[in-house]
Amino acid sequence: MSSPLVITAAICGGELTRDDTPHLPLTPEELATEATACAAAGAQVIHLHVRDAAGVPSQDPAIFDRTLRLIRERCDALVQFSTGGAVTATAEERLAPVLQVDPGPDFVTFSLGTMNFGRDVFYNAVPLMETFAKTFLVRGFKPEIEIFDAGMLDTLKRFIKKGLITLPAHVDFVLGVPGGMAASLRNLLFLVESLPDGCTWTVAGVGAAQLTLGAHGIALGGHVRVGLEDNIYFRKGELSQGSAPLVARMARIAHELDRPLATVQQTRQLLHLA
Ligand code: KMH
Ligand code: ZN
Repeated sequence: MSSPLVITAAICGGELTRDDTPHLPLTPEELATEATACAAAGAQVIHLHVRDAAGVPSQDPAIFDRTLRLIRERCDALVQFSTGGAVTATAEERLAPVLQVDPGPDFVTFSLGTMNFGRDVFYNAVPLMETFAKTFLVRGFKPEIEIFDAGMLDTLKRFIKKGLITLPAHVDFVLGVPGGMAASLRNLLFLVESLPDGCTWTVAGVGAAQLTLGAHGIALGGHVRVGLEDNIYFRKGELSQGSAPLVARMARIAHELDRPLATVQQTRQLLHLA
């Protein structure tokens, strides 16, 4: 039997609206319900963004706190706070939940570079990243490193050298954002082969590549992220009824490829959180 698989469910994101899909969870209650469905379908990690009462992307610590508590009441999944937020969020806003929510999440995301993000700019200049890295070290959060482009892996290596990120790191290759690296198997293989020794990885394909790169990721021995944040369709022309069907499909593929689903305890070890 091959090594256990971790499935991350990215259930909301910072860009989508109900105009894109009516299945998008927005309130803490809806997010917790969706997280619970994803955990039941096989996800061990919930990648969390939250929205305000109007459904607008928010980094309000109180909303993160409420949503985290509801998820923990209802299901046994690890919760990962987004520190990427939405492109409109300031650095202070993005860090606020990490500093203020107590007890905090199991871990956090950490994006390693500025990039075009669709028609917007996702701003992550070096001073911002240094502040984020130092905050995570001081607060004891192991970040999952979000890699959208090849140069970000070189930044990872520089941050490791400076002691700002500790080994072994777990990275998430998010491929297919317009402005980042394309969602191809060739790119995924290049990135995996370029990882520092001992690092582990997840792949998140954007759009239709969520299915194909997810299947490749499982076959290659990596981990996989699925969910509405990256892809709203179950198949061409058919909206997914939330993120849980996308998780369930990955769990089925994993079963066929002889990858057992990790337990939550195994997930802590596999992602270097234990
Ligand atoms: N919403 C994107 C601009 C993360 O969650 O850490 C950034 C993002 C990354 O989603
Ligand atoms: Zn995100």
